[in-house]
Amino acid sequence: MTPSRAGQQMPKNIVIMGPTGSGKTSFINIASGSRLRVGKGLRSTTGCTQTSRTFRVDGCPVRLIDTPGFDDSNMSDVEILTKITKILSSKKMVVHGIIYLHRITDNRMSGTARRSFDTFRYLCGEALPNAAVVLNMWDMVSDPVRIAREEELRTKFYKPAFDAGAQLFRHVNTVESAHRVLQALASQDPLPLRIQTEIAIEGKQLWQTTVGMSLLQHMAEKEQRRLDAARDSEFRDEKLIHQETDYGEGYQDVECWMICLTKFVQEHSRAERLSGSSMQRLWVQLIKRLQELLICLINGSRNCVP
Ligand SMILES: Nc1nc2c(ncn2[C@@H]2O[C@H](COP(=O)(O)OP(=O)(O)OP(=O)(O)O)[C@@H](O)[C@H]2O)c(=O)[nH]1
Ligand SMILES: [Mg+2]
Repeated sequence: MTPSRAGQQMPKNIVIMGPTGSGKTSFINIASGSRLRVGKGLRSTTGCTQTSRTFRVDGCPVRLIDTPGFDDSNMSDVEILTKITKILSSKKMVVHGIIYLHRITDNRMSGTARRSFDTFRYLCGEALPNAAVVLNMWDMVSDPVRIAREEELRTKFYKPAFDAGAQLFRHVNTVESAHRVLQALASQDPLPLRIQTEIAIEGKQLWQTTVGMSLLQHMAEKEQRRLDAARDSEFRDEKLIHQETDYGEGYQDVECWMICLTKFVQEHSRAERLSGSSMQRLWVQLIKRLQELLICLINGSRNCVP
């Protein structure tokens, strides 16, 4: 239990994550009796983090935190991550549990689905024993199919999380099945998420955290492919080719990272609606990081990119 100063029990916070359309808001509504907006069409619905009404599970007050889907169709990955990180790293946020929703109807683990799950794992880090992977939408596939898929998810795709202590649940769209998950999570002591430690204690910027770096890595890989395509094109800038020759093959790596870091900071500051001195501080840190990258380049090292 988490007592407040007045001796009243504080609600336990449980965060709901997962790909867009995986049923996060529906889970929250059914578990808490809230009436948050659920998606009807193909577009992502929950654009900001939002909180359910406080309700009781086994007599204990609980609050669920809804998050935008990792592959939201209206926002970039950086903006989504910024929004999720902002609520998780706020000073008063003690997280008792984290739920990752997965539709059992999905017949493939796409690259995007894997990245969503990696994002979740990196956000949690050492708090994975307080996490649950919840499989939903059982009403939409036949028994043999869902059993085979559940087994593959358990032993293959989500194995790293289960090995680290996460639990697996089925949610069959009833209050009881939602509360079973919440009972298991709310009965545990809270553990700080890795993102909370990295930002609040270690004072890192989002792009320096484990999850931020993994996103940057992904952006850099995409950017590398774009640059490769551009190099192959007849419109490729002559000057750039010349510079690449001068700096050696590490040049493109650094170029990618510089482009991606700049983009990351631009999108992050837009999502945070930063202005004035906070914005200036962010740019000063970015310029410092870019200088470090250039020093790496001059020293011919390819391993010191972030
Ligand atoms: N058949 C079935 N449909 C479900 C279930 N859970 C959610 N849905 C439907 O799935 C769709 C998406 O649900 P949402 O709760 O809006 O999903 P979300 O993860 O919050 O989506 P975003 O806010 O866009 O990230 C809606 O049409 C829901 O009615 C379920 O267990 N079974
Ligand atoms: Mg939603």
